[in-house]
Formats: sequence, structure tokens, C-alpha cells
Amino acid sequence: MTLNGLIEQCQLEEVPNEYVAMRLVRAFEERAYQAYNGGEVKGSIHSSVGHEAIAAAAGRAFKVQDYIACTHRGHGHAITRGTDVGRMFAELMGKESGTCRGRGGSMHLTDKSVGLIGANGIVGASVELAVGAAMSIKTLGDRSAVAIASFGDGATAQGSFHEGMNLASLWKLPVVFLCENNQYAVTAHVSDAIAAASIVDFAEPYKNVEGIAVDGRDYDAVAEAMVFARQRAVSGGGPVLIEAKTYRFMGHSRGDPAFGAYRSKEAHLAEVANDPIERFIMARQLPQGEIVRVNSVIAEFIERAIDFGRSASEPAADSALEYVY
Ligand SMILES: Cc1ncc(C[n+]2csc(CCOP(=O)(O)OP(=O)(O)O)c2C)c(N)n1
Ligand SMILES: [Mg+2]
Repeated sequence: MTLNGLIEQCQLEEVPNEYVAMRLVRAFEERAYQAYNGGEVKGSIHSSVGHEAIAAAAGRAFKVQDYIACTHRGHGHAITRGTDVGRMFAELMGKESGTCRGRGGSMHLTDKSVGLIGANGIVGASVELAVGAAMSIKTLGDRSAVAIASFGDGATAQGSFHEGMNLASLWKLPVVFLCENNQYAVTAHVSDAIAAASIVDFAEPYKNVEGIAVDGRDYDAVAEAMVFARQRAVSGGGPVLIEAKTYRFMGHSRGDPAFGAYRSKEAHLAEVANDPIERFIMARQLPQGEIVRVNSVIAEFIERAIDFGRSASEPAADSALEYVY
């Protein structure tokens, strides 16, 4: 039950694969949220609605041999790298068939088979994991792979971000720093929390690091920046810091409303009107009838995937300490 399998099922002619990728991420997030509210998901979840163009572009621009470390908002990257979506639901539900045998849940969803070296609940930790992976790539003399650190705007206030940038800069490591700036760290707006005028400015003091700021809701712009960044990093040119600017369409996590407390309804509605999926449909002038047909194939796929999670078994209680480190 992978994205590529779904793309085959869709028998696409007039709709590109990237649309399916973005729409699958959206459908997963919406269904996972519903399942959370229905008590089926254990632990916490964080929705990546609004970030779909970034995940879809990463799925396209990066290669199977690359490594990616994610944040607590990492479902989209797992999907576009090719993690089995049924096993993702099983993981969220704490089931034995999950990608981490139900021990990780949403925030620690890991899938070595696709180079996903972990979602992470520690803000900023994805930077150090990716820099470590990039060090191993360089040490082994592998000239075919890069590591990607996905992190939020809030993570750029962490020491780990600057430590990672410093080492990667000094040693010209093959790493792509991907800041998914959704404007908020829980309730704090980026302008109140981060000292730089723009996050991309953090590339400036670090030698060998190139900074690129893109509209994170524009699939083509993000994909172009990532293809460039990967090429530069893999060929020994040094790291790239991509700032992909978007908006967090939902609340921070379960229980946090999308607007009302710290975001006004008017400002929120103006942001969600700028929807990466709708923009892609408009930019490519995709036929409405085909969109409706493909969306229904995706909806059925999601139902099969969640049913897989539901019917999977719970880990045995006496195995709780196995497979944890
Ligand atoms: C080291 C650390 N400090 C604080 C937290 C609590 N926390 C969880 S998510 C979050 C905000 C993260 O914001 P950002 O990096 O912008 O990512 P986003 O949630 O917007 O994707 C904070 C402060 C944490 N998990 N880890
Ligand atoms: Mg943020």
C-alpha cells in the first residue's frame, strides 16, 4: 500500500503523479485526525496539511539512497518516500504491524527501508541526525547519496540547528537543510521568536552553505530548489539551506484549534485560501472530472490502509521492552 502502488491503481493520463502524492498526504492527515478523535490513534499527532507541496517535491527530487530525518510533523515525507501507508496507520495505532512495531507512534515513525531515519519529537534533533548521516556518507566515500534534515521554523532557535550548520559548513557535508517554515512554533509566530529577518539569512555566516528561499506552496518552485540542492551537495559543493515558506493549516496538534486563540479567523481563512493542492490544479489546468475520479481512488486506498491498521494485532504485553533502545 505505497504511493507508487496507488499511482499505478489510478491509471493516470491527464493528472501527474505529484498530484496523487499531495492528495494522498492530505487524505492521510485528514483520516488520521479523524481516527485520533475517535480514540483509535495512541499518543499525539501533528498534521502536515499545508506542507504537501514540500513533501511531494522531496519525494521527487531526492533518491532512494538518500537519508531523511523528519520532525514530529513528518507523515508527508514518509508517504512520499514510499513507506507503506497501511503500516503507517498501524504504527499510529500502536500495532505490531506498524513500521516500528507500534513502539514509535506518529512522532517516532521510522522506516529504514526507504531511508527515513526517523521522525522526531525533539525540536532540532533532525538536524543532528541528518548531519550524522551526511558524515557517514562522506566518511564512507559514497558520492551518490545526500542526507536531508527537515525541521520547522521554531527549530532554528535551537543550538542543534547552529551546531549542525557549523559542522556541515566546515566539513562541506552532503546535507540539505530543509526548513519548513509554517510561520508558527506552537503559538509563537516566527517574527516573535526568531531573530533573523528571514530564516534563509542563517546561511550567510556559514561558509560553503548556500541559502534559497522558496514559496513552499508552489510545487514547482520547491522541487527546483531541491533538485539544485541535491546536485550541489552530492557533487561536493557543500550544504544548502532551503527555506520553504508555508502555513500550518491546522492547530499545532490535537486539541489546538486552527484559529481563535492566537490566529484570527480572517487571517487564517486568507492563508488557507492559498492551498498548495488547489494551486497545483490551477497551474497545470487539471481536468475537474479526472480530479474527482482520482480523489475517489485515493479515498478508497486510504480506507483500505486504515482497515489494515485496525485489523493488525496489538503487541504482546510481555514484549513491551523488545525493539526499544
Ligand atoms: C527541544 C524541544 N523543545 C521544546 C519542545 C516542545 N515543542 C514541541 S513542537 C514545538 C514547536 C516546533 O515548532 P517548529 O519547529 O516551527 O515546527 P512545527 O511544529 O511548526 O512543524 C515545541 C516548542 C520539544 N518537543 N523539544
Ligand atoms: Mg513551525
